[in-house]
Amino acid sequence: MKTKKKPHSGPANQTSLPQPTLTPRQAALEKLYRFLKIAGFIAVIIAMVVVGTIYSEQILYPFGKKELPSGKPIVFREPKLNPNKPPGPAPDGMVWIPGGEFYMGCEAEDDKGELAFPDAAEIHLVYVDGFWMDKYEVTNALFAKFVEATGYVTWAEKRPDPKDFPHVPLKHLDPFSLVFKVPAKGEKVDLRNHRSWWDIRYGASWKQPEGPGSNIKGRENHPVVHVCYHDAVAYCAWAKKRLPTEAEWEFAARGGHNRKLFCWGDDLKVKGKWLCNAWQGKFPSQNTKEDGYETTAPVGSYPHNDYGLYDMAGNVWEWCADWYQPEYYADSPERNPQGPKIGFDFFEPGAAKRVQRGGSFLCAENYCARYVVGSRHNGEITSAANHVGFRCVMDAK
Ligand SMILES: [Ca+2]
Ligand SMILES: [Ca+2]
Repeated sequence: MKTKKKPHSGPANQTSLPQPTLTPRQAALEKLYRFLKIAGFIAVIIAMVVVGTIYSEQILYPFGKKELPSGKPIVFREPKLNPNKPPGPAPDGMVWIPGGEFYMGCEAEDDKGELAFPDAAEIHLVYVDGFWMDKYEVTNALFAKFVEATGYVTWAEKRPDPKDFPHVPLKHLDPFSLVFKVPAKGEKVDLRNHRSWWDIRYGASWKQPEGPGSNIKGRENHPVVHVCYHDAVAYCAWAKKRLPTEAEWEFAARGGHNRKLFCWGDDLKVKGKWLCNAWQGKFPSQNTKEDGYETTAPVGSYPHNDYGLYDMAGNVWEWCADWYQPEYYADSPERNPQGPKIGFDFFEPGAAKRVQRGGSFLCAENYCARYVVGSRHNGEITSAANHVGFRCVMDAK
């Protein structure tokens, strides 16, 4: 007996089901929905591109990137140097510094990835006019001529003003200057406390660099020391010269080389040799004198830079004309900067300070290291020490 075949209830039959007919309103809404879906997708893509562009730095550097004081972007290019054509014959002992553009400052990092010299950031393009500059630091012999001609007495040779030392008994206010001393054997030295190696030496002056009993005999060709800013300015006036601005000093020290770490290149030692008088060994207790000198060296003991200048790194610090402010580079002028209007250092807010540059025989890899050409330092304008001197510049006539 044949059974009646049941009608097939599978999908084939479903396709044959009549589709619901959309009303014109429903069809329009359906179209709109599809359009919005596509438009939304495109909008999300555009938004991702825009947000990615704006916040790419945060996306690429989720833990932050080094922020410079002004936040200005730096786009480096080849700085334009002026033609090296001296305007006439060189004054005695001076060389022509042609001037032009250079990148001023230093953003070298320390072992922890932080700025090694925060006051030397940020690197910025500067232009300086050409000028004459002393080849050497001013020597004892030259300073002696100045003193002989003028009868000048340096600040270190004069009794300090009691107003400047209100907490010091009058009987102790004798002329003095600061002299480096090696800490006693076994003394635990905190590198943040410079009193461990600076001795207030009564009677120390340019004529007696280590105090009573010392003299400069045989050191005529060494840089003069124990001269404060005022002493340097007085010498310059007598010599009909002036102190360099900080920008002039750095332009000259770089010798025409763009963005190098040192006056001579990027390596501290060249062919295993030191090219400046600094400190080797662990400062302040161990000085191996690998560069040949424990304290000052005769000027010109090391090779000159490519502008013919000697000892722009090390030997003695060199006073500059500018007042010192650690954040000056954030908004200093681009052409012939003259320094801020006043000196202010938040570490010593009461001290009037001018810039010093180049480092000294006391700069070591573990302390100071300011033979780095773009690094900065400062000094109170009436203070002197046995590692600070100067050199002069002269305008083109
Ligand atoms: Ca040395
Ligand atoms: Ca020097």
